[in-house]
Amino acid sequence: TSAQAFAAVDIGASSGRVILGTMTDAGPELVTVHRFPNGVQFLGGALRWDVEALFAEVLTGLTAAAAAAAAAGTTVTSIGIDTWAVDYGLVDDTGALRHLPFSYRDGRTEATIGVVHAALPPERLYARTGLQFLPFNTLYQLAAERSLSGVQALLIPDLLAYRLTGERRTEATNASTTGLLDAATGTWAQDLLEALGLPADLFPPLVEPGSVVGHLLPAIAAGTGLPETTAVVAVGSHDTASAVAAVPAGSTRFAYISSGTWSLVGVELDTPILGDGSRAANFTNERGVDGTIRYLRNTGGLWLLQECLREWSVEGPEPDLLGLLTAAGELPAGGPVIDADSNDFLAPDGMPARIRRAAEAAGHAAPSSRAAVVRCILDSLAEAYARTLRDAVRLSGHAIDVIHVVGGGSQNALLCQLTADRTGLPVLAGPVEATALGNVLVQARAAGLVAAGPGLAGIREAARAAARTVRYEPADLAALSPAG
Ligand code: LFR
Repeated sequence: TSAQAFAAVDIGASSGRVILGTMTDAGPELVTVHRFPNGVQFLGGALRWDVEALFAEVLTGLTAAAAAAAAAGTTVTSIGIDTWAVDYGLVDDTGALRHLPFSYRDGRTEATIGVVHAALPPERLYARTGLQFLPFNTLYQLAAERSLSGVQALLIPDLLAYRLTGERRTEATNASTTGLLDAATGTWAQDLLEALGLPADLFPPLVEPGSVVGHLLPAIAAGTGLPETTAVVAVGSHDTASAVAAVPAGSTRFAYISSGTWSLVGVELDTPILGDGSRAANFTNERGVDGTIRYLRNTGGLWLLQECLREWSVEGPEPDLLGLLTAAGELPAGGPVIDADSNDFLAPDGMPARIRRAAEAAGHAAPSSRAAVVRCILDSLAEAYARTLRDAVRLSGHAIDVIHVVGGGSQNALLCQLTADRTGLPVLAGPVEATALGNVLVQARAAGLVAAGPGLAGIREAARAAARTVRYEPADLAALSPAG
């Protein structure tokens, strides 16, 4: 075990964790020191994130990390923070929030998309930013704010880093999800801010993963038991960027599915693809660690299943997920498939009924049992993955011979098998905590414990040393293969 330890704060839409990472001779080692729930909340007439509660959980987790490091004879050198993308808090000069941050699932941008596109047509936006159209991209949310005078916008991980250090920065991978970053240069597209009437300094300056953002404020150090010398280091603060960095790939011929609340499906490129074909297929060019391009699509994710489970647990006893997955796996192939990518599934509530309606609208019999609903979700996700990967290969010309599934969904054996079957490609599942691993490895590299350059090579090598992956072979090699 190294004398240095790294704390990864990783908060997803449904749960958060603080993980302590160390580098051993056998590879990186991660220990979860704190876990807590998260979820959108209906507060003050809108869907929001309770960032005050989340910040309290971060402090609890960092306190646990300090104690765990001391017990292991190490010290926390630095902290990295990642969360979901696009959302932000508005802070005034004193650091106070103007209001609790909205969630990207709130429907208020329906009214502002047209306003933004009147000033900046979608073709121009795409050619410049390479960002897929999603109704919740930051620029549509900013257009819905009543006033932006006297405040700066801090993306959620940047907001948490500011609370820890007093320093305001915008981390570059997450900045690429705002719709205000130039895809080719990776710098703010000031003309777009101007065209939308946004203040030029609405966002703090950019910082690349691996750079020090600042050091702990004395009160935070005292409260958590961490040394005042503890740095907050920028990582791929967009959770998907950290997850993709930690894909344990051995060559460049891979696709990835970062599988959680969303499934982010795509390939890694050196340069963005900004043409009309790419825009029509709604592919995004988000920035990855080291300036890589995450050429991907947001496809439906386990949100559909999470929402069904939540609804069923309100109706009666806690549903047995493993039992449901087993029963779903025993159902015959060829059941109903719906468009898992549809924006109709964005908002919470009533998910089983919405899925049944979508199946009927697609000309199928509605799934009649809970197991059938689960199977319909997983078949539909696997179908969306296959479609998206065919498009990714076609549009990028990037050949693939394996699909790495990382994140929580990599534990769903049925989904992994259906993915292999529908794509005709082998699936390598794991690691589950890819996001936290990517977060830790960027910090460890900044501390000199992971080989630097070329590109992500050192990080990927360390990721391979850490990962225990499970391999799923396609049952039917004649199935449509994205590579062929
Ligand atoms: C995944 C993710 C996606 C982003 C969505 C909303 O957690 O970060 O990459 O599109 O959440 O922010």
